[in-house]
Amino acid sequence: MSLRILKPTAEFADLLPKEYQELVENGPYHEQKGISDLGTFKEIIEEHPHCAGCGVALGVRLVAASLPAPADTLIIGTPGCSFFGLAQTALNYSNTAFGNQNAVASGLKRMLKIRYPDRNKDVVVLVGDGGIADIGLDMTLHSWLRRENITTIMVDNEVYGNTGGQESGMTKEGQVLNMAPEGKKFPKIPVFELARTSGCAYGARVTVASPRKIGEAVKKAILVAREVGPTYVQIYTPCPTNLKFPPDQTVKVAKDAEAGYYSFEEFISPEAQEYMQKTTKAV
Ligand SMILES: Cc1ncc(C[n+]2csc(CCOP(=O)(O)OP(=O)(O)O)c2C)c(N)n1
Ligand SMILES: [Mg+2]
Repeated sequence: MSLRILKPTAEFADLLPKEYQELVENGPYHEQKGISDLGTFKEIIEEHPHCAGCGVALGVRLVAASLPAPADTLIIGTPGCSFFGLAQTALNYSNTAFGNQNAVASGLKRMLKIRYPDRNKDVVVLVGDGGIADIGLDMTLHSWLRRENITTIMVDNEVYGNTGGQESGMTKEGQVLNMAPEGKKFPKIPVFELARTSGCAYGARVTVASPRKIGEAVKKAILVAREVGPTYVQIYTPCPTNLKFPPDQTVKVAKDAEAGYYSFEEFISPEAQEYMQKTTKAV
């Protein structure tokens, strides 16, 4: 099977901007790549439209580099800063109406199981904190309660970045934003805890300051979702533009958070644990 996802029409191939030609020639899917190979292949075009120091763009790069089977992965996005980045990767990608991502992903996963009974297809939701914790919360929780075989990844920049800085359910209590001038009045919604109690078989809370942990968490989450049930990875991807810190401090801000309220945490159900042991032994 060819791992090529992007196939430009032959007549137009040399008209593609150079960056896209590089993506076609050197995307993450040509051979098995991982987090430690970052920088040696093209996972997103450099001229993506994100702000300098964007934590979400870094989160998208790290997830793209962590997919266990990129050519057989369907990424589901929704409006937000992440979907700009995703459109600049060479991954199979579909957008949805804001908040509908887990409902759409559930249907597509079921359809792919029927269409390809002998071949695994990973369905991965990759969207912002507003998309999951606010408008999409009901559809997210219900996909977990129904035990859909999908992975949900939140890129949590603690704000509606894309629309200029409104508070989201994941914004920290007291945080002042462009469009929350008096500060947020209630704490972060505990989506990670909700994942644990609503049926996810594996969950991890990580930050962009720990790429290796992201690599391991994303791989485990996708493998467990294939056989056991829904999984969730929550990545802290701080936003310099809206949280108003200098753009060269993104990783430091994430590291400081990791030492405090955004500490690394993981849970795994006994069934998923057993499956992971079998899978690792078989490899
Ligand atoms: C139904 C609907 N409501 C509102 C919007 C406007 N909208 C687009 S992106 C967005 C916020 C995205 O915030 P988040 O999910 O945190 O992503 P970020 O931009 O921070 O990465 C909103 C409210 C929309 N596109 N569709
Ligand atoms: Mg956000």
